[in-house]
Order: sequence, then structure tokens, then C-alpha cells
Amino acid sequence: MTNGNDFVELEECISNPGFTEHGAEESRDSTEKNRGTTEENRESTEETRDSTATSVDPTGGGQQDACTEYTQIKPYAGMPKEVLLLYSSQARYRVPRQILFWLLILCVLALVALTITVIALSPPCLGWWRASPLYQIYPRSFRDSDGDGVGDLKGIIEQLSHFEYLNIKSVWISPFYRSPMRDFGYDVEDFREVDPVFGTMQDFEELLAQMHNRGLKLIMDFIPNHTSDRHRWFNLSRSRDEHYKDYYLWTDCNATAPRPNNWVSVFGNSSWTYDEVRGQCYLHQFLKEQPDLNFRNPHVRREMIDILRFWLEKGVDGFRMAAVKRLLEASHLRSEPLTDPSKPPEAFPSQWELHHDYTTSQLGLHQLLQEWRAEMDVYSREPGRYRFMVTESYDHEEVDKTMMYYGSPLVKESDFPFNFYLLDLPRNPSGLWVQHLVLLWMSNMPAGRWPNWVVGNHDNGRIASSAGRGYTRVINMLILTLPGTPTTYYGEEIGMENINIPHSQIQDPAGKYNPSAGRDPQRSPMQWTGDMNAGFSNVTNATWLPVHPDYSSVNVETQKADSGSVLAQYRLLSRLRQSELPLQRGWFCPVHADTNVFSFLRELDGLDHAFLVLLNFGKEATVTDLSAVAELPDWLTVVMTTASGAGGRRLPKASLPSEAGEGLVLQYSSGRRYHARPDARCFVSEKACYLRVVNLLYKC
Ligand SMILES: [Ca+2]
Ligand SMILES: [Ca+2]
Repeated sequence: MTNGNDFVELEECISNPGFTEHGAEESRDSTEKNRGTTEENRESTEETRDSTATSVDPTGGGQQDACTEYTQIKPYAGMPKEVLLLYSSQARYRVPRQILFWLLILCVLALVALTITVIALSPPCLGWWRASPLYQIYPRSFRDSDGDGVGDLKGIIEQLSHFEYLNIKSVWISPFYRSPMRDFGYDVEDFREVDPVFGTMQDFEELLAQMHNRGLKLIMDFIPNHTSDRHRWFNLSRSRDEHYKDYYLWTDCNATAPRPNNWVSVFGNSSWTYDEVRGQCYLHQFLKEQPDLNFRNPHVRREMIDILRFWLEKGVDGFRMAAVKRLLEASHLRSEPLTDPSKPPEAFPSQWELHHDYTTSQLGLHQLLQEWRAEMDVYSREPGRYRFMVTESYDHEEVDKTMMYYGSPLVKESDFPFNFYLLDLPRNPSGLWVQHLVLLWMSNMPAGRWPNWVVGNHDNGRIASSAGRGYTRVINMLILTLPGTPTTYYGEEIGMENINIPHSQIQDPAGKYNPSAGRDPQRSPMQWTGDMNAGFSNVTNATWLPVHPDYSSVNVETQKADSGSVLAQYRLLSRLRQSELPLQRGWFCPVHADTNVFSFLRELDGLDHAFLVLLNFGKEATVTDLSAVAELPDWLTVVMTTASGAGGRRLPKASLPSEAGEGLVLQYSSGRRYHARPDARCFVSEKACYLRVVNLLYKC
């Protein structure tokens, strides 16, 4: 056994430079012997060591021998910790240990720095609302599961695989709240219930769960401007209940001529209706059955936030905010100025004959939206659960008003306001006109924001009808290759067209007031198959609106079997958009526009390949010469064309042929980037570059 004196001696000896290999060998032998002995031998060894210790030569020779014995022992596993610690102070052990320690610290610091750098340089991932087209379902017309002739929520569940087929992740469902259906769901009787015609709350929860299971996001309509006149709040308000009396906008008026001012509703009549119960007029910017809520009342603001929370708690992924510019009206209630001042003021104007200075876009509107956005942000904190907001506002020529819905760099509002400008495409179908409409958005959009494109919805005639069937494909190609989120109204993916509605069958209140403004033509049942009712419903008498007579050829089932169909091309483009970085988030550079063709590039720095999109919106075939675009190589490869003929062909940039209504996506490789030209007019939401060596996208 060792004792304290041994350690002191050992310590001295370890620091003694007179250590030899020869001595070490002997010591090792001695040690081996010591380790190999039995208890008896150990006692003998103790005696020997005592003897050695007592025979130390006072001149130092004896000390030398003792040290030789100790220091000839090298550290080995199992050696007592105390002894090992003495060895550890030797330079040959201490120095490598310190070097390794600092190397480890350096490596950790380098890894932390690298991680921070990668995070700082990486562009944000595309949120789900950016990564996929947005698909609009008009639920009355999508799929009828119970055979009553009207579409419903279970019907949507039955068709969820359609979105997987199209590679679509975001689905907006037009309103399914409890409603007397005077405006087909936009007149809400109860914001917390599902209307029985669409199903039950259980059906909704099942739909949401199934959509989430498939990676789909559900966006609801939010209709804050008004309620149904059957809503509980309105009944309490008209009877002057103390709490609810100011939930709506009431003013004194003459019961026989109830027009406190010249304001007109969207549907054409006066915005005011006399209520006999209360003895006053109430405001309605839409139908008289849709009284406007009073957003200057804090209780109303609270109620609407509670409704948002109700659905956010259920897990909905976003809201389309309806008719937001009409949320507030001027409190002074003065008549609006006529667009034609020579017209007698007593004449009854249409909504197009007034400047809506007092009924739209009033001060305080954006604050309301910001409050809602902030509420949605509270529910967006969980990773992957971002809640999306899109606003609906038709501002026509006043694009600056539309852009305000993007909010400011410091205060968020909608993720994007719907871009309705392409709805004007059929007015003057030409490459120059389309370029004008596209640039109208791109050049007015605040820097860094995300564009979007709408070519149809439940309020506007189908573009395949207004632009012509021959242009459906090229329009789909346009919105799927432009930067930003395309919106696809149900049926556009197969080229559905408007139906003709006899006056006697008009359902839409707007159509009953003015048949030419009716919205039934674009709301006909979805065409799934060539079977009865186009596979929309098995009702035996009639669907709620007639099915388009072309359904036997224009339907999902038939088009799935045809690789050249509108549907197949939509799917191909949707997949291309998802798989190609330049189409997802690259630069957008218009390079050519004439009476027929609009052409643009999509390119991303650092990536070898880029795309040229060439779209013919004109009435004739043409050949486009892009030889002036020096950044393009002489030859390009066709990835896809909407006309017959497969991809893979090579075309010279000096002679790019296109038929009327044809669109082409061409791919090319070039080391030169068009957006770097000093005269280039290009746009990108968030600059990103590709580093091929490490397969990394970074901010640049
Ligand atoms: Ca039904
Ligand atoms: Ca309003």
C-alpha cells in the first residue's frame, strides 16, 4: 500500500530530470513483480520498500535510487487517481491536453459562427401560402354528397384527392355559415354555425382534419361588413336593446321616402331601408337583408375578433376578408359627389355614377385590418401554423389604394390583397395589354412583398368565356409562371365556361336586379365526369344551377386520361412551378411585348438554367425574334407548349413561333443574367442566389 510519504517522494522524483530508460525497464520489471504477487508477497514488498527508504544515502545517491524506482513506473490504466494527477503536470502530458482543449473550444465557436452565418444568409422558406396556387371552392357548386342538388362540405371531403392531383396545398372555401341564403352565404345569420344545406359543424371538423392530414390548408371567408337581417344582433338592435342598439348604422329618415342621402348599394338600390320596428333607416351597402355593422362601436369590433378566434381555435389556416373597403362609412352621411356633375342631383344614380368618397376606404379601415392581423399572428407562433390573410377590395384604377392593404414595413396587414387587374385581360387581349396589367401590379407593389394573380371568382364571369376558349391554356400558363401566388377558381383547371341562364331561372340577387350583372353563369356545378349531372350530384330532378352542356367533354375524368388536356397542362405547370427555383422565387424580367406576344424571363443568380416564357394572347400566329436579348443563348429548349407537340424541341431565339392562344415555357443555360443589365426592368420579392458547390440558397 502507498502512503503520504510515498506521494511526496514520487512528486519530487517525477520532477527529477535524471530519469533513464534503463532504470525504467528495471522499475517496470519490479512493478510487474509487485503486481503479480500474492498478499504474502505484497508484505514482502512493503518490507523491501521500507528497507530501501531507510537506506537512503545522505549524500543523495540513495535518493537517486528511490527516484529511479518510482519514476520508472509509467502511468497505466488502473493506477490510482492521485498518482495519475502527479504525472499530468508533466509538460508532455499537459501541453497536448491544453492544445486539444483549445482546439475543441475553437471548433465549437466555429460551428456556432457557421450556424449563425447560414441562418443569417438563408432566405426565409416560402410560406405555404406562397408555395402553392390558391384554389377557390364555391361550396354550393363543388360536389353534392347527399343528392339535394346543392354542394356541401361532405362533397368537398369526397374530392380532396383532386388537390393532391393538381399539387395544390391551399384551398379557400366561400362561405358556409348559417344563412338565409339571400346572397348565398354572404348574408350570415350565425357566424359560429354551419348552414344545414352545407352540413354540420362535425362535417366541418372532419373536413378540416382530413385536409390537414393531407397537408392541405383551409382558408375561410370572413364577412365583417354586415350580417343577415335575421342575425340575433339585428333583431336586438332594431328593438333598441341597450347593448345592441348601436351595432348597426341607424339614422332618422322619412318612412315614405327613406333616402337620407344619395348612397347606393352594390346591388343597385338605395343603401337605406326604413325599419318599422325601430322607426329609423339602417344602412346596407349590399342587399337590404344585409345591414352594415357599425365598426365605430367597440363592442362590434370585439364581437368580430371573437369570431375570428372561434375559427382560429378550430384550426383554420387563414381568412379571405370580404369587401373590406366598405367596412366604415363617413359619420357625416353627406351625399357622395356625382361623377357627372351635370346630371340632376335628384336623379337616382347607379354605383358607377358616384365617387364613393364617403362609403369606401375611410380613415380607420386599415387599423381594423391591423387589429385582425395581430390577432391572427397570436395563432401563428407555432411552427408551420402560419395563419394567412388575403383582402378583397376592387379599387379599379386606384391601384395605390389596393397596395395599402399590404401594410407597411413595420405594421403588417394582409399577406396580399387580391390582384383583380388580370380580370381585365379580355378587354383588350394582346401581349402589350397583358404586360401593362402585369406591370401595373409589379411596379406598384411595395418592395419585398409577394404578388398574386386572379383570373376568375364567384363574382366575375369565367375568363375562358370572356377571353375565348382558345385562351384558357395560355392564361393558366401566365398565372402559373409569373412570380407570386396564382388563384384558381374551381373549374378553371379544366377550362369551364359560363352557363346561359334564362331569366326565369336566375338565382343570384344581383341578377334579379340586373340580369346582365348576374353571377349565376360562373357558379354552375363543377364538371367531374361525363355522367349524369357531370358527377356533381345524383339528384334526380335538377341541380341548383344547370350544369354546362359541354360537360361530356369538359370534365375532370376525361381530361385526366388526355395528356394534352387543359387539366394535364395545369398539373404539369403546377409541378414545374414547385420544382423549379427560378419559377418559385427568381427574378421576373419582361423582355418583349407586341400586339400578340408577351414574353418574360425567370432567372436566379448562381443557377445554370433559367426560363423564357412566351405567351401569345393575340388573334394570329406569329414569330418572335429575341436575338436582341444578348443574355439568351442562340438556342433554347421547349419544356412545354400549350399547343400540340411535346417538349424537348430546340428553337432558335431569333425565330420563336407561336400560334394564337399558345404559350411556351423554354429553358436555357447562360452565365449572363438579364436583370444585371442597367436598362432592365426586373422584379424580385426577396433576392436569393444559389451556391451550387454546397447546394445552398442564400440572400444576396
Ligand atoms: Ca347537398
Ligand atoms: Ca360598412
